Amino acid sequence: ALDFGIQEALEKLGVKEINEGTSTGSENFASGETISSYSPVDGALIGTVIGTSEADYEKAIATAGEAFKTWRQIPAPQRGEIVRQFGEKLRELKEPLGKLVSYEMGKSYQEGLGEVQEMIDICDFAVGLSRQLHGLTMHSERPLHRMYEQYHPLGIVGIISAFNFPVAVWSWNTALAWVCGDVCVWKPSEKTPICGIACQNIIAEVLRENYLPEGISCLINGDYRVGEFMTKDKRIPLISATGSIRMGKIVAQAVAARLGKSLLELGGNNAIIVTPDADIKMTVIGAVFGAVGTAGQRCTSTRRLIIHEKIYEQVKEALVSAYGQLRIGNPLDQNNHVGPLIDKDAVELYQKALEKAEQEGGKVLVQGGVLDGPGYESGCYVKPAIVEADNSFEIVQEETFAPILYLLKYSGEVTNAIATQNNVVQGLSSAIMTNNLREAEQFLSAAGSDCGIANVNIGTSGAEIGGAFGGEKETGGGRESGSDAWKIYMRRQTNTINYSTELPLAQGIKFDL
Ligand code: UN1
Repeated sequence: ALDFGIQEALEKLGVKEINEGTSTGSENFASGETISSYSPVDGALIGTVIGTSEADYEKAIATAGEAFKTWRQIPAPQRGEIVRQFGEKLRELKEPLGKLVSYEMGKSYQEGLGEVQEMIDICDFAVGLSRQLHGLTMHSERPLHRMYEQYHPLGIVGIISAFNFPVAVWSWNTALAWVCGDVCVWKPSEKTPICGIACQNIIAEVLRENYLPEGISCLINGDYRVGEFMTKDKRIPLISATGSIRMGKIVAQAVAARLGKSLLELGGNNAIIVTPDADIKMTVIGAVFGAVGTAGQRCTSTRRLIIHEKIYEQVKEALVSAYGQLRIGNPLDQNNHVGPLIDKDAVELYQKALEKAEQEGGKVLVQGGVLDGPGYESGCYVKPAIVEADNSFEIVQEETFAPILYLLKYSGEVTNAIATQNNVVQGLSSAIMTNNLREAEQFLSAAGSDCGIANVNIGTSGAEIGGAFGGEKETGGGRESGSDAWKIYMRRQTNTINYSTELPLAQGIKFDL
């Protein structure tokens, strides 16, 4: 019962009914546990992926290690050319891939297309970067000496990604890692394995067309046990992991135990501060998109609004009326604003969070609930809810991956709102709505927001790829995509060259023989 052109999209993306879930490029193999992917949109089976066994994993890593020996010797701008071709293929396949993202993950088709656009954008960024992997030159303290630094490829980069951005987060990592000269092994979320198959098919074709060896892009599939093959593996110098704080702590410890590097992009508890000088119309649009977009399943989703008492009632009323306009339903139908949650476990967490918020004294302003009846057969559709709460509630301190928005009130100076906004363990994204320059600058100052992302008159989600993406505290500290985030995918080497006929020692040390 597939409609909205899903069957056609799957064909264009080379997805089969049963897919081998381990791939080194053109070679696909499988002998692990089977994962079936059901759509949260209509509950239908999309396809099956046979997971990665330990033997499959060994084969993939050995192939990746061999490929690295070739790939690291190819000049970076030529590696950039491969990423350029990958970006071209993504442009051609934007619609089917966006559709698959929407169907397997449940986000709206527009957001699915937006996610593929992020992939295209990071490819363009990486192509330019391939000629700009710059190091510095230094002045040596010794005569006729030269010092400089260069960046070399690291080796195999292990990528563990989450269901909510099933394709873009992989490409943020791979597009940069590939121009940096690394090879990549990717374990997509076991909730969105078909997106993984589709992406691997696309890059495999580019690599094949360029007669490049197997192993530059590898795919593995499975749950945390397959992830563990990578986190414990000394042959993988960098693990980039996106997901919950709980998962991140386990990954970080396993990687640190072998002194590997990890790049962590974990939970957020993102707030928008709304000051008396805010533009209310912009605030409402930003807050509603931030809270209900992707059904509240972005790490950048708006979870808290910290509103000044002077405008509290006005903002509250505007929000409640905006929520009344929301259409919930099939995300491939462009008339709908809000699609389903990823699965029934997520629905249960959403329900428990709402119960807990009420138990802790929260007042429900917009009632939540699970939808049933025609169009909602998958059991994954829920109503976006708004709860008046206090920042000290345990449930407000947690990231619930669902469309629940907490309204918090502040009085007095903006510094009070900033203190509330910072008073959570997470530190990903934050925003202030104000036309008051002093408030905006205080929010952005060293004493302001403690998050990796701090916006003025923009919501908390929807970051552009040109900036470094990630956050502080229990968000994990990692930075992906733009700015100089590429540096983590390379090893820095400091080189000192003596072109004199003497061997003077640094720090003026005398050592006469
Ligand atoms: C995520 O939720 O894991 O800033 C990534 C945003 C998107 C990326 C979110 N560009 O909302």
